[in-house]
Amino acid sequence: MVLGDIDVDDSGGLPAAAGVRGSAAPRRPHLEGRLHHLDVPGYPYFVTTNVAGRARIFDLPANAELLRSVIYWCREQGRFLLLAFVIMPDHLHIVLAPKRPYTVSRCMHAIKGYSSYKINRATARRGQLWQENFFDYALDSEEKVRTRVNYIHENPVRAGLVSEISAYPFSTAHPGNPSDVTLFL
Ligand code: NI
Repeated sequence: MVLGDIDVDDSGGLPAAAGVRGSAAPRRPHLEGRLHHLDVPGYPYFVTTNVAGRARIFDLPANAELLRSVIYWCREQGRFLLLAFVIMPDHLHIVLAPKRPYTVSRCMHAIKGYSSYKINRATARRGQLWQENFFDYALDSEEKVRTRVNYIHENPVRAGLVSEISAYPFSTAHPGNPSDVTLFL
């Protein structure tokens, strides 16, 4: 995690009850702004998940590329709308809106499972690639979506990996990585 990072997953994790993991979005959510008027199948969720042991496996661009391709493959499968992501050396931040019947847990299970399989196979690596848990919370307003998307895109700059957010190849700030965020903002 980078200096000044506000993620709470580094603090040892919140009690499970504080999260909304696996819970279905309310049928009539009270959303602010334009979100209220869209036929959005579920809340966007901000999710952080860490590499097991905080190993910096995504320092290797080939590994980051495998995870990137898995994220887009799952999106194309219709599991979720993708608002933003960033692949950092030892963790992933992503904002996604699961499409029913998918839940945020199922989406993350797919992303983590497929990427783990592909990276382990490519690198002759064994064992669990990701920490078992992830942290998530629902973004129930336009402002929260905007704040988290900006935060995600700024991660590589804060970490000193690039000087411009759009120069980082493994986030939706890069022009080569499309997102569905305009449906929400
Ligand atoms: Ni981070």
